Amino acid sequence: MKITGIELRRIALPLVAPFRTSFGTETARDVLLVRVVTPEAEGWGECVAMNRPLYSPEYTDGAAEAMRRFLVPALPAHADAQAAGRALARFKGHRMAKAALETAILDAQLRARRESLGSYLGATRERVPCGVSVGIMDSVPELLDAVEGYVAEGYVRIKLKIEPGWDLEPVRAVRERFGPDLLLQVDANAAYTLADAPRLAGLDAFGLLLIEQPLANDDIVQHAALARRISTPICLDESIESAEHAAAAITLGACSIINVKPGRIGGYLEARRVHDLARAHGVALWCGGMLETGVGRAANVALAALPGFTLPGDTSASRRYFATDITPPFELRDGHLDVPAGPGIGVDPVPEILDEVTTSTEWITR
Ligand code: OSB
Ligand code: MG
Repeated sequence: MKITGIELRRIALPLVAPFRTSFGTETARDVLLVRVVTPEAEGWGECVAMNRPLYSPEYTDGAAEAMRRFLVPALPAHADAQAAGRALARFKGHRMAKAALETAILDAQLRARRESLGSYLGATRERVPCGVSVGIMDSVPELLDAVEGYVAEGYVRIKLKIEPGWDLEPVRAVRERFGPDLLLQVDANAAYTLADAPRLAGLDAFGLLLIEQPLANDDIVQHAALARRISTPICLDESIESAEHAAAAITLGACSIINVKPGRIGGYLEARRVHDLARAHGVALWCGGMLETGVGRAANVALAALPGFTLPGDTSASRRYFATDITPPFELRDGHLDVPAGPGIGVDPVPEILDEVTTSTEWITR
């Protein structure tokens, strides 16, 4: 496939409500979109980097710089997604930037041959059950109201963001209010250390599905030690940046569940490798999120339809994030989102909406 040109487009989208995690508060998304133009079709990719390096070392300006300076010039004039991935592999890190480029190329390639991303990846379902990630709030009553709203909308699983000082109390309150049948999990975004093991063991009483990334990004060994001291299953997010990391974490007993975010691990092809590896080891998977627009969400929903994704993902409806999404909105029906069936990622940005939220565009010809 000939790559004629690549457009980097920055957009700004306010979130419907501030989203607070242990690493910071987001009030808007500053998103870098990639559009790949080929003679046969165009393809889209969304870079999930946030605008500050708080979740991982990547950030939006850095991803744009890596793309324009190193990644895009390294792409062969003719490439499919596999070849593009190989050409980018010599550059260390920058996985979110690589993932966005590779996804845009994969989208163009699949659109050209009229195959959906779900079909290409090996999806076995037409719709996926959805959870929702609930930020840290100023008070427990405010949290209970938020959770009540999401449960009423039909979300089948609730994830509470936690940090030291906002953990046992909110979890106890949600468990008491919504009962033992609510699928409930927590995400610490690396806010604890192994010295907090006794406090984290206090969560064992609440029947949580999992605790996500309690310790630092590079603490895989410490996660294994923690796993021996608490009964809540450990799920890794930030620590897993590749299939090799997944293999190491599984071998060490650092996690029994993995949150797969294609951007974090360098793309959907690598996500499929993690899927196959985890499935062979009986490690459960779910698809995470990075507050994506409809472009990123479409691809995530396709991935979440693979058979190894046995837990509900953070693939929430468009309205959980944005008043107006850049694609036709993803809507929750009976707690599920439909997997797009059209070619490629199966959705397109609405041109007028896209233009309205665009803050800059940059065209890189080849
Ligand atoms: O840790 O899963 C996370 C959002 C941004 C960065 C990191 C995380 C999150 C979420 C929200 O939890 C997931 C979503 O709904 O997109
Ligand atoms: Mg997480």
